[in-house]
Amino acid sequence: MRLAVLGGDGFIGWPTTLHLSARGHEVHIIDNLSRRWIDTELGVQSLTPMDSIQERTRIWHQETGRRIHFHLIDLARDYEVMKRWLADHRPDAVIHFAEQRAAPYSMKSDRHKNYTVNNNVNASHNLLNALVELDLDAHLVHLGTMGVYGYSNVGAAIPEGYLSVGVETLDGETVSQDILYPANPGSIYHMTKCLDQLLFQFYAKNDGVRITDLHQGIVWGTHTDETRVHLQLINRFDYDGDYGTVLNRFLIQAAIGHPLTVHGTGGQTRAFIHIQDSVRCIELALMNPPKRGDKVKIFNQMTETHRVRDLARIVSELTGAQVAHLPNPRKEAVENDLVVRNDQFLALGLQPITLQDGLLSEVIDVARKYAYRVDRSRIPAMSAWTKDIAPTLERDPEGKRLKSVS
Ligand code: USQ
Repeated sequence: MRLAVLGGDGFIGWPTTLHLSARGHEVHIIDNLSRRWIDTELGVQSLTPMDSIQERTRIWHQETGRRIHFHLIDLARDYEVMKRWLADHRPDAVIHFAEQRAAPYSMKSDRHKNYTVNNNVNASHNLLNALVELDLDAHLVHLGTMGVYGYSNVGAAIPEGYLSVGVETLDGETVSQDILYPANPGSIYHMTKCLDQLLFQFYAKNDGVRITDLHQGIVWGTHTDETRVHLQLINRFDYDGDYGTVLNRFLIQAAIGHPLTVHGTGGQTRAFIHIQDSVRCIELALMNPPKRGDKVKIFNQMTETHRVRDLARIVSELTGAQVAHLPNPRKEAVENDLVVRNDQFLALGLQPITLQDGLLSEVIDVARKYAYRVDRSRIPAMSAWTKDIAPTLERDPEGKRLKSVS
């Protein structure tokens, strides 16, 4: 297949690109390199040293003989350029990662809120609009988030996208309807993914666009089979308070002797998936597209759920790291349970990699190797969800906030 990977230079976009190229597809990365600019804005860098995208693709060709093509296009802003590219290349499928993906970054200031909404919603809409305008029947595979559901626990498992509800008619009968599971975003970033869902619903219904939306949990790990091929193919690995995600952060913190930064009691339960499974799921979704006229196909892309404080305990037992309970910068439930259905990927043959599989140590080894690149002052999460929360976050990361260490 000819594939366009939008956002193919990012944390999941890059290993996905390699995975699909390794399977013989013709892969084109479309990216505006915004993630690299955000590193510069925040004054942080990936824990792992990352080469330019051109150098990465050169090394891939050197090692495998396969070509990955790179096109510098801003999907959210360069609609006409993007449309022309689609018209010229007519890909069989488009994999859409080209969105600002960090909840803390999206909550930093009014400017960051505007940026995240404008970038994410425009990117998705521009793409849908162009596909219809060009009569291009490409399968659109979108990376969504488990966060659209809101993690709330009503004592039932979260289904894959749709909820069957009974609606009472005027005659007093009950008719059954499948509706999108009620959206309940916990950040501006998560809100944009909820808005994406509505865009997809409309374009699938009105224009027959074939769409798969992957509601992914928190990704952990860094290497995949293909990023291991050469040192310069290494994936990016974020540890800072805005882009680092919880389990990877704990593993890096343990590797450098920093207390594990648990927000509040750590009672938050979230869904997780290893990055190797993430790229495998995207491939499975690509191979199993919906038919034209079908409603949006939604998968829950996760393999297990864990409570934050349990993750801290597991990492602490593995490494001897201390655990710190910090004021929570977020407005989120102090404690929640989470049960999630993921039957569809399991039925397609996914064999989950779990925390038990020994890969936690691999991440710690990577973190130890590159520990010299860590700026400890960038570890605490300083983006407050509300103006009331902001004063509770002290600016001194090695000071009072980390005193409550157990
Ligand atoms: N947390 C800590 N300590 C930390 C960092 C996070 O206790 O040092 C807590 C947070 O308060 C939160 C939970 O861990 O309760 C998860 O935070 P996270 O930063 O790992 O994940 P999140 O902000 O939800 O976002 C990440 C990705 C996002 C993806 C989402 C999937 O950045 O792109 O959509 O995970 S999900 O969480 O399932 O919605």
